[in-house]
Amino acid sequence: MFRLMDEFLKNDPMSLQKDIIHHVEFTVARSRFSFDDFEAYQALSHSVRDRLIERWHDTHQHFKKKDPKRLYFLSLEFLMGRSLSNSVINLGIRDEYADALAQLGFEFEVLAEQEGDAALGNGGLARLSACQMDSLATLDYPAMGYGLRYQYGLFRQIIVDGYQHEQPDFWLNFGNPWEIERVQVSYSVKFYGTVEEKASNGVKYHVWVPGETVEAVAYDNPIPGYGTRNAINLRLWAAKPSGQYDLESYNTGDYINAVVNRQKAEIISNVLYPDDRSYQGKELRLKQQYFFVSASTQDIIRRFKDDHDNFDEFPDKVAFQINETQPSLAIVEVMRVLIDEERLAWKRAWEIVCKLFSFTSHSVNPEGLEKIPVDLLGSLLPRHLQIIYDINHNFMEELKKKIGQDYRRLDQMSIVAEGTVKTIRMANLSIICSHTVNGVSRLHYELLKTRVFKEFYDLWPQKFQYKTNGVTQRRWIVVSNPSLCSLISKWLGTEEWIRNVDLLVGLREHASNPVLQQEWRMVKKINKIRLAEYIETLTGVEVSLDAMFDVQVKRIHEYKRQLLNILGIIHRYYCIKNMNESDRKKVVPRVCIIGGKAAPGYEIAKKIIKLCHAVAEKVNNDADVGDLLKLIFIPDYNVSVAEMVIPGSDLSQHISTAGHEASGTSSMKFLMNGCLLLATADGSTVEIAEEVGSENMFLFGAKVHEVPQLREKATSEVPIQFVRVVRMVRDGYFGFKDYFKSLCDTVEDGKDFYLLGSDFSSYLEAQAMADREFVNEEKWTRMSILSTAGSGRFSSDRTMDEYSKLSWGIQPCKCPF
Ligand code: DL6
Repeated sequence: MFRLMDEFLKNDPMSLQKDIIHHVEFTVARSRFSFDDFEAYQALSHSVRDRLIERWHDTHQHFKKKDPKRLYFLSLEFLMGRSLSNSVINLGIRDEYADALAQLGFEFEVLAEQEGDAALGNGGLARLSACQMDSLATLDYPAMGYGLRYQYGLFRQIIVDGYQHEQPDFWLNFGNPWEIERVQVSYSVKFYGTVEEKASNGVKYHVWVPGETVEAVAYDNPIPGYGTRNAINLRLWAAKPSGQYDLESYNTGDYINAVVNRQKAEIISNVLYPDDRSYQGKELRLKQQYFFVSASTQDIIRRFKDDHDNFDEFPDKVAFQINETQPSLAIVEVMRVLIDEERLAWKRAWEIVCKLFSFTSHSVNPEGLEKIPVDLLGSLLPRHLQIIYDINHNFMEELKKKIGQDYRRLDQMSIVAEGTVKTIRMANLSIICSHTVNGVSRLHYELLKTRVFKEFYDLWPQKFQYKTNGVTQRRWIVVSNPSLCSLISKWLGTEEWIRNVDLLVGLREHASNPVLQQEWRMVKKINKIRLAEYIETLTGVEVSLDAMFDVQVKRIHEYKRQLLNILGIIHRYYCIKNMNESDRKKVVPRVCIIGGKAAPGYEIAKKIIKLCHAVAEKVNNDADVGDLLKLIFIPDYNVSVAEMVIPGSDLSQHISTAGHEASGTSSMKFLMNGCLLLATADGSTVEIAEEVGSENMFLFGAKVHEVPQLREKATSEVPIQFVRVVRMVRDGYFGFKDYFKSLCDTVEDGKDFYLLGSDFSSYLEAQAMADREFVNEEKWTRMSILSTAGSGRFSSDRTMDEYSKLSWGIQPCKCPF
């Protein structure tokens, strides 16, 4: 028998070369004497995938042998981006592959560019999940991710005449070498139907007779850790028709109906909903949620039962992480399986369930919390609705014992919300049934305690925790900024920071060293050149490398205040236009870069994109302005665009109205790359300021506690500069007067919910301060080095360690090399 730790595949350049050629010939089926870049990329990725699979099998065997407690991370969204570079770096064979390819006449970087993004998520939450998977693998945790394999990921954004248009993301059209289809791993998922009450030996139980059954087929995506043999699994489910389901149609000869029904099944995993806050197609969305939760739960219970026969041990072997409320039906599903299928008594099942789940909220807005109409849930999942009612009944009874007949509180804490449309509050369900409720930054935790889930915090303060988000330095420095990676390793004298990011603080002692400063600036320049070339290819606009590259890239949303940024740019433009020649010479040149997608139905966000283009049209073509100001909109912002934009930025903006961004994670990526932050005291920027020092950032704007008073003021003190720039847009200075009217209305005095007017002066002051510091090259570089040096706390490695210790109770389980 083959011994576990024998390395099957060799990693020297000659073996890699043979392997690539083998895949050209037999996997891609092209002649080894003639293949292009894309075919070379395909062969290369299959060769890398083989190595991933090898480690992944070994890890699987090791976990099976050791039987540790495992974490199951449930998320409806994972924004993985590209896999090739990340995989070869984590496997430690990037240089060997580059050599092998060079001998074949190919360049690694060129082939890496052939890969499309896997965009199975919308934004922050989804990319966070991807970073967390990387950290779990690197830190050797016995973990597994579960999600949905959408046929179409997040829409592609194209810009026509400055307007956003959406196109489907056919990301699987050219195959996906990073996944392994497991046709043998499939589960039936039931929907609709009726519930029958039965009895056996005097004990009542329920049988759910489904009206529809769909098959969930597993697609496995190995996630390699860095500097370890461990590779964990991200299992994504695809919906396929169930043979059983169609049988009746065939029997009655209704062949066409049977085929149509098959397509209906596949629809479940077809499309990612492109809005991270409100969802259209409620039934399909609910079907997606239950589909992935049911398949995952069956898989998890099957794995547990392979080695255990007593469900009391389940919480010792299994931890569930619920990422936002979308996977929270898993709680009800586990309860259903325990009582209806495993026939455990309710009390015993409930005790087990209460030890299994940890819930993380990523939201700050109580109004935005997910609610599912009772009628919809009852029709799609009749047994689950009964169980939810039973959980709620028991909870209400317990609560009454504690708080008495306080109907206002009882009503707020109930899972069932009464009203014209009766709904199920998924957040309440998640809190009641989870042992821990997590915030994603300290400020978010305060908001959860005092605003979003106050009633629950008062009842169970011990359940509430926070684990400030983090991002992986492997993706956001090592993959995306190789020059900075080498420079950091050189000055720290080790590459160990890639696994132990706290070591970055070692840069502090060198922050004023002129040699490091010189090298640091050189790295920034290389990245700015790359970004400037990209901008020119994309937009035809040539930008000056001496200018400050000022970037705001994220989903377009009113609370994120891209409009504040654009109004600030208009103000800058106005000032430049009204200056004399000698004053113009003192202006610090800026390249303002904005990028992000607006949800297709979000009209105001789409208008912000159009305004950005209208202003850019005017500013970029104004001879008076020249290189002093340029405005660039980067279309179709995604993970791989971020990998190029972030390292090339000097300044980045995180300017949400205080109290609206739960955490924010792009700030952390910019910080790691030595980019200075211009930010409000919102989400995790508060903690970033503590680590980096507020003197090394440009902080401005109202604090969370000031926001309510500012909103209540009948008219706020809006500066004349603000009135002027809004008037310019309103009066049609940038064209499209009628189109921008409703956008201007959103910031009218008295209606300016996100407080652009009252924050405008301090925003301009922070911007002016950034200008002053930028011309002081030495000081700016020092601040930049200190930003990277202070970014260690914002690694997802730290976040995953905190979750493991404080919520999941799991230990590393390292596969021997
Ligand atoms: O926690 C990740 C990320 C935070 O950084 C953002 O501040 C927050 O807005 C985002 N929340 C969501 C909510 N979505 N849903 N569902 O994406 O989470």
